[in-house]
Amino acid sequence: MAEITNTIKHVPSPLARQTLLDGSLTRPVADVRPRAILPWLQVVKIGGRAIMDRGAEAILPIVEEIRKLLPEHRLLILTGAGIRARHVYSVGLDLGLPVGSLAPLAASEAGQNGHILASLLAPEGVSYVEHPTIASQLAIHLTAARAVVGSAFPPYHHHEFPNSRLPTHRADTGAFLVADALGAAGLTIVEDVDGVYTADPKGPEGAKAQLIRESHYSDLAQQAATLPLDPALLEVMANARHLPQVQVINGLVPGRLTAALRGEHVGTLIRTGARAD
Ligand code: GWN
Ligand code: ATP
Repeated sequence: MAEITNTIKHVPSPLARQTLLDGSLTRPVADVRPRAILPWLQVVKIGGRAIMDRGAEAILPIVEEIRKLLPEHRLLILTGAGIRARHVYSVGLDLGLPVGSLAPLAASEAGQNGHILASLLAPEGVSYVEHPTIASQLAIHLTAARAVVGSAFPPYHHHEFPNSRLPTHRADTGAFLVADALGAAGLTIVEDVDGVYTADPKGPEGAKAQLIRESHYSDLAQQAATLPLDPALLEVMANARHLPQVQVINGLVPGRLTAALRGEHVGTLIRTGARAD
């Protein structure tokens, strides 16, 4: 029922007369834990460079492992971009393209990797699904099939933040954003190293690098000089609403993904800022 006050029409609602900019007014209404939409979903992010760029040698064993996991889990498998995105970044930067033009170029490489993986899993009923399908039709697709594959990149396009010349919100961040938004049961990030180390295990300090078995997102940036993850992921984890942790595992070791999805601690667990209540 509409009422008229000071010539402004108001629809009765708890937020009708308030500015959305005043936290003390919005908090009592908005500060509630959101519902988990797909609480049975397991999200798996497959590294573009770490796994997909290695070709058959790395991809076929992972495909076989996923195939065997299908009866146990319902999966959203998201692929990263890999080396072709690094190349397109360098060409684009050389040409002076803005970050909002580079973001979709790299994203399309993540999509290509997803198409490759989905083709290999097609005999099991797995298909590549588009970003709009992930946004609004995931439930029906995962009712028809045990798993679907998509691009891990968030579809920011020209909305990518201009805080750097390279897109800051890449595949790890995109996978976390969607897993947390859906209230998924878990997110496993599949790399080519055993987890997060105190330094890049393949870098100059590699011999001294120690595996970090467990960490909090806020400590990780200080613990390691570089990370096998997008730095923006740690910022997003601060405001997580559902996922209490993610696990980073080595997808080159057979059985690690299976163990991780069964809840075993086989890589690095990163705790997020999600509230326990
Ligand atoms: O093209 O492989 O989705 O799922 O960020 O946008 O650059 O698009 O610009 O539904 O919307 O290349 O065409 O491409 O990877 O992102 O997709 O085959 O508008 O299914 O058309 O948000 O797949 O693609 O690259 O993911 O990450 O047509 Mo692709 Mo990607 Mo397909 Mo998607 Mo982007 Mo769409 Mo999109 Mo664009
Ligand atoms: P994308 O999916 O975006 O293509 P990716 O996840 O496949 O990326 P990279 O972004 O290359 O792969 O990240 C993995 C690499 O990060 C590892 O192979 C490792 O050499 C490197 N790395 C850097 N710092 C660390 C660290 N502290 N601990 C572990 N690995 C690290």
